Amino acid sequence: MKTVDLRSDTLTRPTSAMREAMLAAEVGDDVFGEDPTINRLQERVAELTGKAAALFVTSGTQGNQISVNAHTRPGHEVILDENSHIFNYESGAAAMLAGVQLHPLPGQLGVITRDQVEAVLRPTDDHYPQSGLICLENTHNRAGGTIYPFAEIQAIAELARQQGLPLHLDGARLWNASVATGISLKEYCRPFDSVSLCFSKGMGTPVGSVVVGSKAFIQRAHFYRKAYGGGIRQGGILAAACLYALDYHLPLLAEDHRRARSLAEAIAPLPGIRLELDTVQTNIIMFDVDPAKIAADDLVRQLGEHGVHMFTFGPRRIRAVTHLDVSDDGIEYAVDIFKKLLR
Ligand code: TLP
Repeated sequence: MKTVDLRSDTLTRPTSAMREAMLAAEVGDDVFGEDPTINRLQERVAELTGKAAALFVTSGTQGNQISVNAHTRPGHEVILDENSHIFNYESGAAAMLAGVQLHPLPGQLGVITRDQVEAVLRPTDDHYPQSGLICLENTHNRAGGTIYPFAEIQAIAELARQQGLPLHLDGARLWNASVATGISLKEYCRPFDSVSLCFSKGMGTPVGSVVVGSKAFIQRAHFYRKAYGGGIRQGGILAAACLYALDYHLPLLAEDHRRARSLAEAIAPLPGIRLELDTVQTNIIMFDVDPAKIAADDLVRQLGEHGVHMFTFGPRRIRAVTHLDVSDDGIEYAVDIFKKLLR
C-alpha cells in the first residue's frame, strides 16, 4: 500500500544530500558562541531578514517563547489572535515560563486588525495589567496556511511603535508567505522587533529554528535560550542542515503550494466536503466535512486505512499539509482515495 503522509510538514525526513552536509559540518561549543556552522547560519539568516542579529534555537516553540520572555515582564499582557500557535499549541508556556497573561482576540483567518488591537490596549492605571507585547503569525497555521495582509501588518506596527510596544512574529512558515507573495523576507521582517522562523517544517530539516532581532534583543534571547535548555553545544551538525535547506529547499516551497492547490481543487467538489479554495494560499489545506455525511474522525480513519494520513482539527475539521516528502504521485493517489470514499 502507498503511504502519503499529509499530517504535517514537520514530518519531512532529511534527504541523503542533507545528511551528507550535516556529516561534513565544522563544529564547536555554541554555548560559548564557538560553533562556526551555527555562526554562519545566524549571520546568513540575519542578513536574509535584514536584522542585526540572529539566534539558533531548537524549535519554533522555543523561538516564540524565549521571544515572549525577552520582550516582557511577569504580569504583562500579550495581545494575539485566539487561533494563534502561541495561544493554542505551546503547552501554556507563556504563562508557565514568562509569567505573562495572554489576551486573545477573535481574528478573521488568523488576522487581527489594528483597530482590534487598539481597542484592548490597557490604560496606565494600577487596576489593569500592562500591555507588554503584540504577536502575529504568518502564515497562519490554524487558519490554513493563510497569508497576513502586509498593509495590516504595517498598520499594527505603526500602532505598536506609537505605544512603545514590541511586535513579535511567529514566522514558522514565513518562507512560504514570501515565496507565495514575492514579498522579500527583509520586507516582511522590517515591521517586527523579533521574528522566529522554522527550518523543521517545509524546509525539511530534522531540528532548528532561528530568532532574529536587534543585538540587544538577541543578547536577552540568548540568556533565555540557556534557561530553557536550548544551549546545545556542537549544534553545527543541525545548522548545516538549515544552511543546506536555504540553498536547496527554499526554492521548492512553490512546488508544495502547487500540490496543495491541486489537492484542494480536486477534493473541494466532492460530496460532504466544504472547502473554501480562497483559503488555500500556501501548503496547508483546512476543510470541513458535512457531519450528516461523515464525521472528521471517521474520514481521517478511513483515509488512513488506505495510507493517506491527515489530522483532525476539530469534530468537523481536517488539515492536510504538503511538503518535501509528498510527490505529484502522492497527491494523485490521495485524490483517488478521497473519490473512492466519498463518491
Ligand atoms: N506546528 C505544528 C503543531 O504544533 C500544530 C504543526 O504540525 O503545524 N508556530 C507555528 C505557526 C507552527 O505551526 C508550529 C508547529 C510552531 C510554531 C512550533 O514549532 P515546533 O514544533 O518546532 O515547536
